[in-house]
Amino acid sequence: MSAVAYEVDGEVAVLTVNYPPVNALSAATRTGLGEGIERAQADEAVKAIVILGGGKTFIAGADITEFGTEKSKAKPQLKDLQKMLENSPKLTIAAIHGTALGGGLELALTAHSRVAVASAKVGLPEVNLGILPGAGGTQRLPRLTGVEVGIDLITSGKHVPAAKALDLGVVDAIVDDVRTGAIAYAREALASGKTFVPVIERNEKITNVDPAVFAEARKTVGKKARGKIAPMVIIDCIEAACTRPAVEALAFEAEKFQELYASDQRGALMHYFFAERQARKIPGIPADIQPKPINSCAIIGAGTMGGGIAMSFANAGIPVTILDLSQEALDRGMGVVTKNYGISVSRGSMSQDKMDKALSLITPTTNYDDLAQCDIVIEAALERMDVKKEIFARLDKLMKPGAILATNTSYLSIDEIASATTRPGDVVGCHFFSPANVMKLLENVRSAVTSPETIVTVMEMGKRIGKVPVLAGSTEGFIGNRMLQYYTGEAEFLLEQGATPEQIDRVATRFGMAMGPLSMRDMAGMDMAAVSRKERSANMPAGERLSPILERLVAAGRCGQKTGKGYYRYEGREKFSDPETMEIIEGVAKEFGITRREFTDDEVEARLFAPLVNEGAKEIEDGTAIRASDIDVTWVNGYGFPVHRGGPMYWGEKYGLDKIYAMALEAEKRNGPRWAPGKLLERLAKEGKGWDAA
Ligand code: T1G
Repeated sequence: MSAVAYEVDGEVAVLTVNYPPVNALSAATRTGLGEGIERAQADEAVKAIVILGGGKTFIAGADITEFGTEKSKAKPQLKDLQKMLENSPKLTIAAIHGTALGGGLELALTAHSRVAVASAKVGLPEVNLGILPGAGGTQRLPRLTGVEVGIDLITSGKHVPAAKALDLGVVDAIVDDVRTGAIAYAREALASGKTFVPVIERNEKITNVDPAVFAEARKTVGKKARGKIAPMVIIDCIEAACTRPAVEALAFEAEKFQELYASDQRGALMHYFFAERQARKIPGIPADIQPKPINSCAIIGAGTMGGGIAMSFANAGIPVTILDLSQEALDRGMGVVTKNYGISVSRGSMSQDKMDKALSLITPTTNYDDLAQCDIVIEAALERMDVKKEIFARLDKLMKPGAILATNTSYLSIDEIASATTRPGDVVGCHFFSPANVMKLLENVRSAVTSPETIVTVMEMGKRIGKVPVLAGSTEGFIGNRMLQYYTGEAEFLLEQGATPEQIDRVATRFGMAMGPLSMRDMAGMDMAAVSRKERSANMPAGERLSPILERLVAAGRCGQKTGKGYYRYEGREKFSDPETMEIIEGVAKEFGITRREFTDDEVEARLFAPLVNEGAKEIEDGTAIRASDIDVTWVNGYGFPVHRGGPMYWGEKYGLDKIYAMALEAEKRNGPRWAPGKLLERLAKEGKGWDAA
């Protein structure tokens, strides 16, 4: 059966793409479209051609599962189809519902006109895959939207709702029903004899553009891109649209597409795209297990975490009841929530109306009984096992049967917390990251007895509230924090051995981390870290040590930004190097008989990130992580790891697991037994294999 259905309705040919799940432009889709267009051209009765998507959506772009395969080279190419539409003697119309993305929108931009239903969205998200819209997207979209909007849309990959797309001129009309609306639109155009100028010939908005627009865009986009190359190349292509004849600029875009396609960043970003989708698939859970409906949420604790979690649910339209023990704590918490919403409104990222709606969905209470009927309760109270167990014993008695009992703990055992209830199958970790209304990661944590139904419910819920869910097992620190201690730990050992805080943070941000590990510590505050390290070091195996630099800084009153000094000295938000820090570091080195030496930046980079890979491999080994790519998703969304490097495990595989293994052997000698390579890493390194063989 063809991937494209062909029908004729009076003088209108309707081509419907049926290639689930997202009607991607696979070889089969392109063949079907090519045949359909030819057939319509040959049929004298047909005066107009409408292209639409079957099922939930228009066309979501090129078929990325076919990238690099023979199928991607098969004729007709997308560009052939575009020529057929753009040069068609008969009227061509793209009728959009769901999403028109990437090559899908680029195809639509070569139709003579575009209509969309109100719920549709359009966008050119190629940048998220490390490439650019290589079928004329950088040339045609700015011709409709103007250059500045075009740059914003294509460098961000944003999805634009239909009403805005209409405003911007990307679509020409909004219709009620995608099929009948498009056919009626075609008939009207035919009847009125209306003609359409192909988008590629509309030059008003790209002529005489001030070159300063591009200089400014390179600055602002460059800052956000943090080392990503595609956004900058996209600006080059849009500039070419404004300064060169269309044929030349299209050729330039094609050439730049090929360059990006061959880049490491494209490989990493495509890995990440599939990793995020793979993370939602949990092996061993029968396909007929359905998620429970989550139509209400209770939160215990109106602190920073509780408030942020409440906002995440309210933003998704789910009513939240938030509990704290005193009215004061509750008022304080709600005050912070209201203030945070206010900031979004003043920045223009949220409308007042949306803020009012979200706030109206949050009900504060001091009465536990108000939580009982909620579909899920998330505890975000103090990080102490005795406190958690007391709360869960109470929830066990209180909550309606079947409610999910979740904890936001960042490292405590879910099994032990669940043991305080008579329904451990309903107990699960839902570890949000701070600020919880912003950070994308939701690390769901299962105990040995969390039920499959509970697991699928919290995974589905994560997606619904706009998070990226990953499932972890309940070992201390779960996937992310368990690895983090090796990253920050190695940063401190590097300080002892001769690196400076500036070098370490510079190398980390050069790599693409949102922030260096030591600046991060300064921001989070080190007195808390010192307390939890004290507990941890009490359980340290023999031969293991933590560098005492952090404790010495705290003892010197250097707790980080909040005390005006930590690893750095602060004046307001600005940070400066501080000789006192270096004195402390050098003092520690001397005390432990360590001769400090210079490190190259590359050496520092490898030393910082290799321990993540080793610990990640141990997590796969002991089942804390289902697969390496889940670890990548965790680190990209919870720890500021640069997505264009694919995640720590992807990076490690590219760097060389054999080298990571050798480094782990050295780290073991230097730092202690916890740093030793795990069995899985050893095997893969020796066999010369990658994570696929895990
Ligand atoms: N090709 C192949 N499969 C795709 C796909 C695509 N473009 N997009 C999604 N899928 C699969 C996905 O892997 C998943 O599979 C299933 O569809 C549902 O996706 C010339 C070079 C469309 C908004 O970047 O943004 O055009 O896991 O879970 O939340 O310039 O998918 O079920 O097996 O994400 O409803 C540009 C990427 C391509 C769009 C739907 N297009 N996709 O979201 O479901 S490059 C994109 C998305 C290009 C031209 C070029 C989203 C979605 P499985 P999902 P969703």
